[in-house]
Parts: sequence; C-alpha cells; structure tokens
Amino acid sequence: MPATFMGVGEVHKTLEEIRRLPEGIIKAQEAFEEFMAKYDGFDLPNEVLFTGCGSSHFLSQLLAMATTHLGGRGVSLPCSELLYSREYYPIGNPKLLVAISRSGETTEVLKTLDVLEVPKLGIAAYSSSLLENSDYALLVNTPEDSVVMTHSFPSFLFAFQQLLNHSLGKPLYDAEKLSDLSREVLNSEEYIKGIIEEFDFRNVIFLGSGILYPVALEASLKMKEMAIFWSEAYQTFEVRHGFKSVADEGTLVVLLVDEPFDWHEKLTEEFQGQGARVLTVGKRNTGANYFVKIPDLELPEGTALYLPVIQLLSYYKAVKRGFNPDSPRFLSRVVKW
Ligand code: F1P
Repeated sequence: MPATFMGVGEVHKTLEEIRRLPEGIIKAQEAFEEFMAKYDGFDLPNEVLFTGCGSSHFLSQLLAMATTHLGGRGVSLPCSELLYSREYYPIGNPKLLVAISRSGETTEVLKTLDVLEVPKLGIAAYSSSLLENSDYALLVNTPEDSVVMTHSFPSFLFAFQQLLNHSLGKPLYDAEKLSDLSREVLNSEEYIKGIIEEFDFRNVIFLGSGILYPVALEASLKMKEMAIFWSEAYQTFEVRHGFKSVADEGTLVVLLVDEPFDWHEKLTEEFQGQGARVLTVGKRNTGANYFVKIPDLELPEGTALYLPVIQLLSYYKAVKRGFNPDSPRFLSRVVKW
C-alpha cells in the first residue's frame, strides 16, 4: 500500500510529534529545573562553543546566536568541521563545549567530546553515550520515533534559553505562556496544508535574518529530508545578490521575519514581480500571498514558535508528493561511522 495512505484516523508519527510542541516546552522547563537541581550553582561561561550534526547543528547555531545576543560569545560548528578542520574557524578560547544530539549516539558528536580540554555539556532526548560522557547532562524528555527532528528541536532550544537566562541573571521565560502560544501557532496547520494544496510550487527559498537564519537553514533541511524536495536558505536580503534569479511563477519564497520593515515589503513585491508567491511568517504581513502570524514575543524568546510552521510546510509537501515522512529515503535516525 502506498506509504502515504493511512488508515482512517491514522496519522504519521512525524505529524503527531510536530503537534507535541506545547508539551515539549513544558518538558523543556522541567529539564532545565532538574538540571539546576542536579548541578547546583552552575552558570554558563561567557565563551561557549556549540556543536551538533544536521538539525542539531542548526540548533547549535541558534544557541550560539542566543548566547551572543545576550552579551556572551557563542560560536557554532558542525561536528565534522570541529573534528577535522577547526583550524580554519575563529573558535576563540571557549570555556565550555555544548554538544547537541537528539539521540545522543551520533558518532561525530561523541568524537567531539575528545577534541578540546574544556568541560562538556551534552543536550539529548535520551539517556545516552553523549550524556554519560558529558560533565553536565541536559536531558530533555522529548523522545521522537520520527527519523527527522521535530518538536525536540524547539524544546531543546527553550531548555537552553532558560539556562542562558539563569546564567546571565535575566528573567526566565514563561514556559506556560510559550506552550500556549505554540498551540496557537499549531492552529495554522489547516491553513498551511491549504497552501500546499493550492500552490504546487516547483522550488522553495527560505529566508531569515539573525537568529531566524538557522531556522531558514533547518526549514530547508526539513524540505529535503521529508519531501525529497530541493530548497535553499539565505540570509534575507542576501537573496537579492544573484540567488533570486531562480525565483519565478513556480517558486514559493518563505520569509521568516520578526518585525518587518520597508525592505521586507520591497523584497516581497520584487519576488511577486518575478511571478513567485511569498509566504510571510512573522508579526506582520509584508504584502505576501500567504501569511502565518507569529504571536508578539520578542526574539529570541519567540524563536521556538517559527519551527512548527516550517515543519508542517515540509510535512504536507512530503505527503502531497506521495512520500512517507516517517521514513525518508536514504536517511537513518542515527548516523554512525
Ligand atoms: C542528527 C541527524 C538529524 C537528521 C537525521 C540524521 O541526529 O543528522 O539531525 O535529521 O535524523 O541525524 P542527532 O545527533 O540529533 O540524533
């Protein structure tokens, strides 16, 4: 039976897990509280190096940016670059390595624990080799059967943001509020499904600036992993410098934005002038063809709220293309060497 046809009422595991973000935020808060109880007096140092693979690498970029945004110095590298090419990167003099892995068993992540003589903080969804071999273990109880990372990604983000706020003496975010707001964002599922039904785009460009750029990168990865569909991600205004030439009547441009300003409206109009359609995801529309409102939370607090939108978009594109997002071709849940 074709992979995408499910029994009446049956739902792909991947969709179920995307929808679990509200509880994931609460689990993330619990993970943060358990971490603080276990490592009494722990504070993050100012200079932190972050690493991970695939989605966990893009998550490491988010954590590095959140650290820098709050006055620290966060640097992110994919594990394999940290292992084999770190001399080309300004990793500086980090006082902690934060290694991220949903499974906690990815070979490259485990190997990074031996690279630098600094304490390690592991973030995983399972008791795992990563957590066993880290000095500090942040176990976020968001296990996923899906091959691709879904609600665990924003849940890990939130748990770390709370640790960051605590370490810098900033007020903690309100987990219940963010959980409720993520439920609000998930209410856009039917609308997102409608976009996929209405517009059979041939290619998709994801745009994001600052902390939303790694979200654009993750969106592009989700589209490739689940829908086996080529996509690209750029820093928002960079796209005008040549990359935009690919955009035409078969293109969907997904503009991830916090507070739009005139350049966002101009960019939207420019892409529409090329025949493309634009989906704006943010606090206000930019004159786009489609719009998903993100609740009014300052970034970086509200960053987690963008993830379900891009995950749902890729999920429904995968189903439309006749693929089973629960078992993407050529992929495994845990990459081993
Ligand atoms: C990392 C990862 C995933 C990707 C795929 C293969 O896994 O690259 O990000 O979606 O599942 O593995 P992990 O180290 O976060 O468990």
